[in-house]
Amino acid sequence: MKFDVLTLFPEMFETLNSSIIKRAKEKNLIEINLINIRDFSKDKHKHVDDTPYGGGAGMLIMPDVVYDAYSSVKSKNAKVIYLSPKGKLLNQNKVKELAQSEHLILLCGHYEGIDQRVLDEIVDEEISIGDYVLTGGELPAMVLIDSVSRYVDGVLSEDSTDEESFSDSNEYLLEYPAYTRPLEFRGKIVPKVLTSGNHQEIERWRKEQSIIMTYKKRPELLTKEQREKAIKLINKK
Ligand code: 4GN
Repeated sequence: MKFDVLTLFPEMFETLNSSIIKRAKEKNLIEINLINIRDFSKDKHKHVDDTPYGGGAGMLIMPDVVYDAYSSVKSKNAKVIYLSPKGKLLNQNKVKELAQSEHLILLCGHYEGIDQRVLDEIVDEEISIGDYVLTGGELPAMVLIDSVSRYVDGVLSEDSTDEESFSDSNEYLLEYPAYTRPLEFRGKIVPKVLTSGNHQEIERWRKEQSIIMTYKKRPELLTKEQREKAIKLINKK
């Protein structure tokens, strides 16, 4: 899977040189190319932005500069994504869908944004990572790269994407609580069932905890039936 990132701040992406994403790059499972939009400036002072027609605060990135940066990486099957607070909210289903693409081009805006004409010309999807405003699209682009890369074959250990919160197999329940050594921590003891060795009982307990946890933290994720089940489980205790 190839990610081409069009940005004015490529150095921000050095944070993707750690842990699982670093290993995925080393194993050539994913490729992340950083394209500095400034390299496509039309003048000797390397300007990329100008004041908005009609007036108003701030600067806008000029369309021709962005278009040329895009042209340097475009491919037949590429999908161009613009990270913006106006976009459709990213969720785990969208992450899975994007992971099916071979080539994603991520466009990161800065300042007050980008001239609308080049957005209309090249952008396939506008995506937001949440209802808040950031200084640039770089952090959202990194969130997208990280979340999508987890679904690329070989990036994670085999079974770790299908059991987790928000995956299809558990119908959008949150994950059950997990425990490791020591057996006792500040007077709190690991739930007895987990040290029982009874795998059927453990699986049952985990499913119950998932539904209870989801009811308490994110009840809106549950169907009416699941909420009723959660209430029964809580009252049983
Ligand atoms: C994306 C971009 C928030 C998001 C952004 C988001 C940069 N802020 N919620 N800021 O995913 C004007 C130009 C704001 C680009 C944009």
